Amino acid sequence: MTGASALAATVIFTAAFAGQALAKDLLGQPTPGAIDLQPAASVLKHDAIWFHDVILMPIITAITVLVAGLLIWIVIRYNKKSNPIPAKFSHNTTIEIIWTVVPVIILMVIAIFSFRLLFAYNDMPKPYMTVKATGYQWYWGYEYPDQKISEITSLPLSKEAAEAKKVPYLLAADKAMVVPVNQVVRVQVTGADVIHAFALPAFGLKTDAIPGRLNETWFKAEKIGTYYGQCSELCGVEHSNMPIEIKVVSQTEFDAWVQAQTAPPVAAAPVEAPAATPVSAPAAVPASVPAVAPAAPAV
Ligand SMILES: [Cu+2]
Repeated sequence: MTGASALAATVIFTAAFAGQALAKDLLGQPTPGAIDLQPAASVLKHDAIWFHDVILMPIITAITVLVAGLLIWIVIRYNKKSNPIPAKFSHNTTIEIIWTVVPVIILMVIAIFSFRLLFAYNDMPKPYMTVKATGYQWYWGYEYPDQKISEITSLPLSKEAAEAKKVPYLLAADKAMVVPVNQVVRVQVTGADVIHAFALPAFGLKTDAIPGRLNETWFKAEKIGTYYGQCSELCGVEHSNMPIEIKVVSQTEFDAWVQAQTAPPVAAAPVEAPAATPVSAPAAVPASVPAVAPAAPAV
């Protein structure tokens, strides 16, 4: 690519990027044709976007421009025609020190801001409530220990059902995780079978759901609305069918939702008496205990 066409490509790309940035991105879900990060709806995501836009992108751009410029300069200035007799030296101490020290400084600058963000994820403010999210092959379960709500199964919607409800297919679920706005929600994440990952871009969440391990993350939703994410760890054939839907509602609506979940069902069928012979669960016998030996045969 010549210098002129490289410059033209850069201008076109920048213009497309700026045009996209000006277009209104959807909140809580991806925007068709968009290339930037999803808009933030929680403090951690604001921090992550700042780290990306203010620290990473300028560094990446500067390095790319410098390396591309050097390449173009070398191609033009030192080709066989312009430079028929090449120089014979192979070392330059000054330049070697520069290209060792400068990358170290760049990495240190990135590390400072990167660790700051990592610590922000770790320093969870006092949570208002906890939701335990369990990844299954292939759906999510949400349990509310504080509100004494046992696990709610959140299944993907079929294409027809999603279209009928006018919600994004493979992002919307039949039942959402419901949380109040402006409250710190602790999410405990685990997996029941294989490794999944609980991820929601608008809140900057991405936490592995590992069987036998309880991971923790948090968010504080800033706006009422519906936010979508997906399982972000390849977990099997239906990996793409594990939508994550978080519905952020007002405190009053949340309290009403909790009541509806915990209230006994109205006009329930009369409770039948338990069966006379309850099915007993097989007693757990430690492997070390020998099975009862059969009675000695009568002589
Ligand atoms: Cu998964």
